[in-house]
Amino acid sequence: MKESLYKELYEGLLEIRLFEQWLEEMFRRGALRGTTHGCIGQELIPLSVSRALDLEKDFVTGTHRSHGQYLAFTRDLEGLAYEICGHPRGVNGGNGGSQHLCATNFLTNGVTGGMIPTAVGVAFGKKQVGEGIVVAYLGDGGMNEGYVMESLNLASIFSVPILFVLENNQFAMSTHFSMTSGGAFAERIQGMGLSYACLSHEPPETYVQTVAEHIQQIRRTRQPLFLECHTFRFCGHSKSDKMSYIPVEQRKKLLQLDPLIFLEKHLDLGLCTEIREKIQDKLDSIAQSLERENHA
Ligand SMILES: Cc1ncc(C[n+]2csc(CCOP(=O)(O)OP(=O)(O)O)c2C)c(N)n1
Repeated sequence: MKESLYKELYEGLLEIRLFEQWLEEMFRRGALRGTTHGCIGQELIPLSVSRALDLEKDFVTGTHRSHGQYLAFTRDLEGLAYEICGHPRGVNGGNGGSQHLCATNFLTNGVTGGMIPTAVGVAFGKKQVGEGIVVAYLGDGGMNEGYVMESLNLASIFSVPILFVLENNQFAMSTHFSMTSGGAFAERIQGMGLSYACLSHEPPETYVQTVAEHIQQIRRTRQPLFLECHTFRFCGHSKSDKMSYIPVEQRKKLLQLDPLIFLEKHLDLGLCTEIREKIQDKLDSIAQSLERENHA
């Protein structure tokens, strides 16, 4: 039972991780220009959320850092890869790119916390219809945007079925949240009359089970809930950020918390290799087809 869950999470987590590394490689090769925002290290959050969602009835809004959120929900590796590479086979015909993904029941943009008002509006619709819930991701930097605070307040007073997922990696670009945020997020959220829960670096099975319970609670009660996920990102804010604002020793310590390492320790090495090769093959063949078609 535990093993099949670990295998499922490993496949999902590795797909996101290898995808982000593939993008880095595409930049190195000059096949991609500009920048992008990776989510290496944070993958377990959207994976835990998405496995409790209904693709048809629920709705997800992402952030500027949405590759993992999108892949965990849609599993549309090709659509995302081609999209970011500006190819017509991309989910939005290559016009949206990394930060403007629009798919069935999934929307995002590049404005910090910018999807939160939309998410609350969609959740208000879900309330009227009586089925489906909304998941809205945001980062700690988004917590200090006025429209985010207004939207959280509206979610509370309208009592809409929404799960806010705060991916708190402690930094907005290179600024630690203690320099920009007064008081604890928990108190701010609870002060608005919203239910608050928190997850840190629990083992994967506890993580997914807790998230599933929160989502079931929202389905049952049709009330909003705010989930703060303490996390650590192993890549910088964007492509050129080398994370010099976090001491190397601290980074090394945090790397030990990587859920991928945990899963690899608990799974058969042969199985891990097989899964890795399968995903890598898919990514390699996308790179080859881009090259053939002169997109690389
Ligand atoms: C309204 C707005 N202000 C500033 C920016 C520039 N910006 C892009 S990402 C970012 C930091 C966001 O930090 P956080 O919300 O913690 O998310 P993380 O990048 O850590 O995932 C900023 C300030 C923006 N995109 N939108």
